Amino acid sequence: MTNLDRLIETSSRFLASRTSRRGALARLGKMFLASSVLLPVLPVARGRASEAAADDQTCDYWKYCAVDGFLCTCCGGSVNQCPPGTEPGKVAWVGTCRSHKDGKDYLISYTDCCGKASCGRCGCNSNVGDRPGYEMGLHNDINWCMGNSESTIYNCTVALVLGEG
Ligand code: ABN
Repeated sequence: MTNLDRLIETSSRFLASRTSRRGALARLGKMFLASSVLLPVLPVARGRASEAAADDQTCDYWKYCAVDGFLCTCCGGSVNQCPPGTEPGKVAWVGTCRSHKDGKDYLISYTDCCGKASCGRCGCNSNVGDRPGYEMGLHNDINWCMGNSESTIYNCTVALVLGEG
């Protein structure tokens, strides 16, 4: 047995004589409990990241309160950018949505992106302020790409904040 072996054995025996397995487990348990209680309340920048990543891909996102169409955020674009290979329509449906951040109303333009076949993902029909089809100017179930000269094929819809409403 070398000196190193002897040193390790002695210190291990010393450690073992001063700690019980039950005590170690109890301490480990306390650490787990403390981390599960404390970690969720630590001030991490969770809010902004999740809003950008998740919220704008769901129909509940505040800017989509009057949308009717497929969300470009699920189709390779963003909340205010058409997917590559498509272009914004020349005419758009406009709605007013209340921001969950400041409680103010904002004028939102629901601009259709045109030039590629329908995206088919994240279809939303929120329709705040929408009126029946016979009230032409107040009805949002319309392919706004029809106003384009290049391509009238509808792909998805972006939500552009025009200003406070
Ligand atoms: N404005 C979106 C849309 C496109 C095609 C048909 C209905 C609605």
